[in-house]
Amino acid sequence: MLHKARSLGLRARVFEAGSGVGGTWYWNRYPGARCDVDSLEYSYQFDEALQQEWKWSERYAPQPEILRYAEHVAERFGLKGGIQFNTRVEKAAYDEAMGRWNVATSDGAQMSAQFLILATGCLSSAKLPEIEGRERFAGESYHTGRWPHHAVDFGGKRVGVIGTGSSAIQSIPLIAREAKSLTVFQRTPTYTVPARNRPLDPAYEARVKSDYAGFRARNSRMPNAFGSDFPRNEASALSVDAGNRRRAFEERWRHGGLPFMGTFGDLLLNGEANAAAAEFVRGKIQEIVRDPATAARLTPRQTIGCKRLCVDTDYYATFNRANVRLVDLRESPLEAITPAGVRSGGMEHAFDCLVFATGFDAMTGSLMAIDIRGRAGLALRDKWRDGPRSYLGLGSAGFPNLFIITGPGSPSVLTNMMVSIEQHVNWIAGCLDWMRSQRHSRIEASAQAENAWGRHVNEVADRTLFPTCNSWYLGANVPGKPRVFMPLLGFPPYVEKCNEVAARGYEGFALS
Ligand code: N01
Repeated sequence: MLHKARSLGLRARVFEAGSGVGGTWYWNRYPGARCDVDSLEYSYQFDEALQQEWKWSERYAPQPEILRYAEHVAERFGLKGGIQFNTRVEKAAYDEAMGRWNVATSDGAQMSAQFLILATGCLSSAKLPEIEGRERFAGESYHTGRWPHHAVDFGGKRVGVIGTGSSAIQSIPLIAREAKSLTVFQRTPTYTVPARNRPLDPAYEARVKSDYAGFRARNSRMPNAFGSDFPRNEASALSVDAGNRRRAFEERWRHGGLPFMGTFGDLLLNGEANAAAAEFVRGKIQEIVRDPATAARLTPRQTIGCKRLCVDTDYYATFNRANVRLVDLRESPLEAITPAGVRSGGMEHAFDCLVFATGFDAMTGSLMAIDIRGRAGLALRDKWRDGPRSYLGLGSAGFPNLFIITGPGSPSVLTNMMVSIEQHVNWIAGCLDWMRSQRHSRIEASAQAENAWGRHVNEVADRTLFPTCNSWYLGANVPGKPRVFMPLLGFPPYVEKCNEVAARGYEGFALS
């Protein structure tokens, strides 16, 4: 966004809480952190030379490599000077008379700007569990989303991990190899499919790079903005017999990664189709995990893909190790964190290290962390008390000249984030440029357009199985958070709608 704003001749300044660039890849440094979208897709496409010259080492890039990439981009385009690091935005208030946003930062500074763009991330507000005694634990404790910058040595230590989402699934196999013992506290068993990560095939890389623009265009037409090399099979899982269904699942299981959910077109639309995919994965768990009681505890019963599917390397097999134990919190509820460790089901588990892999206050957490005041002092926290309300996920009525990158109500977390981020950056930049050419100084989503958009986002979700489980897409992981499906399903129709809105002079926005 900074690069784009500068290219329009605008003056822009970025505030960043971290001491460096990278966002998610700056904060999430836990062992095993890597992307689960292919690296040739999980990258910027705005500059042909950049995408031609950068070399990824693996099919799925590890966190340090993605962080190096972010740093390279910042250097290459001279962006660092425009970013004020180690600074949190604490308050932003719109001054109607001046038509400007007044922004207060953690270093006590105040400044104003005509436009305010929130690029605060969907999964950046780390969430600790609401467990009594957390601060009393005497050993080392870490949250996966706030991992220290120094290496953490688990060698010879007794480690407890709380949570079994994507971050836990990636870190558990590596921590298990190092630690003396590892105890995993599981509240909901997770479906995870093998990553089949490997060094990037040079022939494949050359093929993609021979027509990168074409590759990008094909991916942007995919429902989740990635995966055109192995697209979703649109047929119903119920249109083939059990043997063919199994073979199809097996093929995608062997291929590895998120395309598993594209084995058939109706896995997230039809309960029976979904049950077939779920049963296939449950069968794999029974095959991989040797102890039947542990296998049973690891076996999920909910809709597959409803919580975000995890992608792993050796997750289930890790429970065959002698030094790894699973505690099922449904049998032994978590009672307290004690100075020595964790008490669950009346039993004390002693640890040297505790890892909280307990996720994020997703999509709204980092927006709500800022005291944002729109027209007439309206607080975003109040406006969104019953759930986020936005038009296109880009703007919100009552908050003129404020844009959100990958905000709730846009496809964001259901897509390749890099693609969604760039689509928003381009749209916002196009809007600013157009406003300048039309001599407009103010833009604000209309309440009517916003209400219609909110209904649309929900209607699309309600046609699927997504609302059937307690996922963070619904805010269900944060006690008291309103249950609203926040992202929009379907990238291509969303892009079409954004383009149409722009072509019609920013229809649904009031301009003056
Ligand atoms: O967080 P999560 P995450 N007591 O919310 C458990 C992206 N990501 O950091 O399911 C006990 O998924 C909670 O249990 P439950 C990706 O989009 C991507 O792992 O709520 N347990 C759950 O098991 C992902 O979806 C990548 O019952 C508690 C876990 O903690 C998103 O980030 C890698 C608890 C939290 O799982 C978030 O993933 C990593 C409590 N009080 C992350 N509170 C890749 O690209 C929570 N839990 C590969």
